[in-house]
Amino acid sequence: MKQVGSRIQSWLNSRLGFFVLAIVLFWAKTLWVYNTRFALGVDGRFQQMLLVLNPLPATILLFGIGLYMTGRKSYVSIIIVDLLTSMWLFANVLYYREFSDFITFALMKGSSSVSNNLSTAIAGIIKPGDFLVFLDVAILILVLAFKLIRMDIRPIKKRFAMLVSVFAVVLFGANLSMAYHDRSGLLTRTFDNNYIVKYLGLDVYTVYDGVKTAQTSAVRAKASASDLKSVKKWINNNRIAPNVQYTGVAKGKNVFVIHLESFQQFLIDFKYDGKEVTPNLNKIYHANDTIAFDNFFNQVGQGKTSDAELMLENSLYGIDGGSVMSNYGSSNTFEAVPSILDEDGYTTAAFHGDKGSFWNRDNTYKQWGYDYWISKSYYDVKSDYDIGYGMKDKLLFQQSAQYIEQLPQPFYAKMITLTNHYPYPLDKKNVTDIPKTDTGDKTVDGYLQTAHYLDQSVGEFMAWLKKTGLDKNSLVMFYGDHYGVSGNHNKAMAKLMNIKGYNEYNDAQQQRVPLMFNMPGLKGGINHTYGGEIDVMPTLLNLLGVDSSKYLMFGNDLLAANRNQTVAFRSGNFVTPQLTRVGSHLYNTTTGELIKKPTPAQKKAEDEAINRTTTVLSLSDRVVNGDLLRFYKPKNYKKVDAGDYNYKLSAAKKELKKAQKKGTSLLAKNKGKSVVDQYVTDAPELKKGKDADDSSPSSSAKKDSSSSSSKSSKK
Ligand code: GP9
Ligand code: MN
Repeated sequence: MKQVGSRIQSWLNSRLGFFVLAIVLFWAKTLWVYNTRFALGVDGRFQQMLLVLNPLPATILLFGIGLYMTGRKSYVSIIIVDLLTSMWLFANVLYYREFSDFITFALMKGSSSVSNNLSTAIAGIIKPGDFLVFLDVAILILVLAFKLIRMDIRPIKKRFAMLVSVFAVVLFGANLSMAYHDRSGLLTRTFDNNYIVKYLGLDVYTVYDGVKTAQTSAVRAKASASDLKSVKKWINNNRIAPNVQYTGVAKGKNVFVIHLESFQQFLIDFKYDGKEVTPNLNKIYHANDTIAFDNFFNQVGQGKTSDAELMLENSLYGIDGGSVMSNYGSSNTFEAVPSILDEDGYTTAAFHGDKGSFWNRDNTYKQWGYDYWISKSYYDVKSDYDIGYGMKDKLLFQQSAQYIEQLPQPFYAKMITLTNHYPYPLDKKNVTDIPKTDTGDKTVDGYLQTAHYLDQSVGEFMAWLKKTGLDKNSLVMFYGDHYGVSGNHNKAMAKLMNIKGYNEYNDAQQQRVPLMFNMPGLKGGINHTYGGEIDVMPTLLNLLGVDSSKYLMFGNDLLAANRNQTVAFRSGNFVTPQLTRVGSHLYNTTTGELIKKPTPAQKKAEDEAINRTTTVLSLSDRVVNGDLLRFYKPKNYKKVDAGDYNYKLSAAKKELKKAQKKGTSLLAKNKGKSVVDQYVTDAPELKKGKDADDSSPSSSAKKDSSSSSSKSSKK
């Protein structure tokens, strides 16, 4: 035993021994931080394994620098690297406590005024235990100072140091490929900074963020006000006067924007097994006081939901790869709907059952001027409340009531649902009268069930609006953000929709998603104009009586006459009422027939549509990449200062309490008596007593969501 002890002792007295000790201590400390200071949402054994592995490559590489040094310098540099990386970890621990996200270079550069929050945050929230982050550094210094370990100043071969570096790089390669196996598109799509840390570690996240920031700032630095000229020119030449019959019909009303996750237009009026899949939404679709669109397309790219949000609230297109919200949301200047409505005295809030950091919403929404960002941490989430990406829709709506009733009116409230998300898992207790479909494609077969669930949640919410009288002074807008069944499932779609030879043309047509505006007294009807998500902002602003002509928008009012009806997709494809282009193939939009030899008129129309599509995409990219809106000052529009916003629950609670003094919220109007108890939901998770115990919702929900084999369901 003694022998083993002395062997270890003499090994620790070697340079390699000290190097390994430093790494092991740093590694253990990092894992402690991951598990106690961050909420990375590790799901399953594989992710757990990656979490354990991921601090190693960067630590070996960085600490390995010390091996290139000679004598004492080697020890000093290992300790310095240890200290610096620990300080970075420490700063992130504090930042995370406030923002549930990691520090970005964009914030540190001060290009965003969110950085103001940084110092205030850090000062107030240190806990004594946080200093344990430096424990390993202290241990290393002490063991050397008290000579418990002696410095080994014998030279080390450069080749050995290089071997260690190469090993670190290879280990990183393995880590990266395993991460991609679990989450494809991790670095190109940047879903959430939490994901990058979970899969690749904090140091890799830092490098990744640094490279991304350097790239975007280089383009931004080159851009100048004159770059806006061509953008302004195109927008001015293509602006269409909005439909005056609808101007201001919803002036001063509350606005509810109901984001229907992955909801395609074909679901409307769709029957399965003799039953309507979405009876509530069907009713709204056909109501006299609903304006609905049946040729409205999603135009999202890789940014999926975030692209939809960007288009809807900014009338800008998503970028070619990745997400604008993730890449530019923390730093760019926007002129988004919430900030515009702020001028008209609106209170603005977004609600969602996922983490606040997904798609970088926690930073982007500040730049967009959202007063409140009510995300997962605002809700009471019990073990069986979550499925897939977050809290189930029925519970999201029901638990949002407590915040909605406190919002000073008029308000603009965006409710982002998520249960109807790929791969469409639904726990048994929530499955009602729609059976799974039988296409044989697992991910498609749950789609109608989750869509049905979403429809029920919407029904419950609308009933509450009616009960509380909120419906009378609210405009409710519904939209589907993007496809639910992607082009990879054509076979299943052919079966589901009973279309023979379902092909790329059909897939393009299936990019239709709902868009509906519902308000008592609204002159409704089903409108057949061809348009897309880019057109929502001008349409909505016109209904609200806001003159939007001063804003730079790529869309136009869907209710206007003489609109150009070319719907541009991010891929460069397009749909018009006559032509559909997929890759190099041209189809007749109404018949689906492949046009091999276009007539001169068709050729001309095709060229015009190609030209328009490439122009809007490249001009919009120019605005985003160059952050050109910083050079644009619409008259009487107050630029957003992101530093004015604080999305911490405690701050929001305080602010809402203060806001009651205005006397305009539903709660204040009701003399302080809450209307939350008027919310009726049949959510099984809330059922008390024997019923609920018998079928143990928590176990079935958990089982369903974790047993799903799909990659993109993993967080
Ligand atoms: C997550 C949710 C899903 O918060 O909005 O985003 P998606 O995967 O649809 O882009
Ligand atoms: Mn989505």
